[in-house]
Amino acid sequence: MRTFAILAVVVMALLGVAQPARAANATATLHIEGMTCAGCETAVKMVLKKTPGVISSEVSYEEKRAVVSYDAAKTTPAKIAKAVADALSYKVTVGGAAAKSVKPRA
Ligand SMILES: [Cu+2]
Repeated sequence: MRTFAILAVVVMALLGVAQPARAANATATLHIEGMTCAGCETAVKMVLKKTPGVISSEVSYEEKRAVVSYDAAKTTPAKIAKAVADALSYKVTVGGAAAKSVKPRA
């Protein structure tokens, strides 16, 4: 009985991957070098909106950062970063830890 239950979970998990309706939401932080004003923020937001797999985004030019909510079944943080870098000529890197170290410059 327990084996059947485990098997059922495994089968459901496998089916879930192929099911487009089920979104595997994840969050990525992108470090964006080159944004200088609110207009840049908007530009990045617009690119992210058009990028497949992106669900929502929070962009800050002051923090040189974009926090992107995406569907892990459809895209990866690297792909999202590339989409932004290709569309706009910013230097985009993936990483929460690196982007987190936003210290005021002495
Ligand atoms: Cu700007």
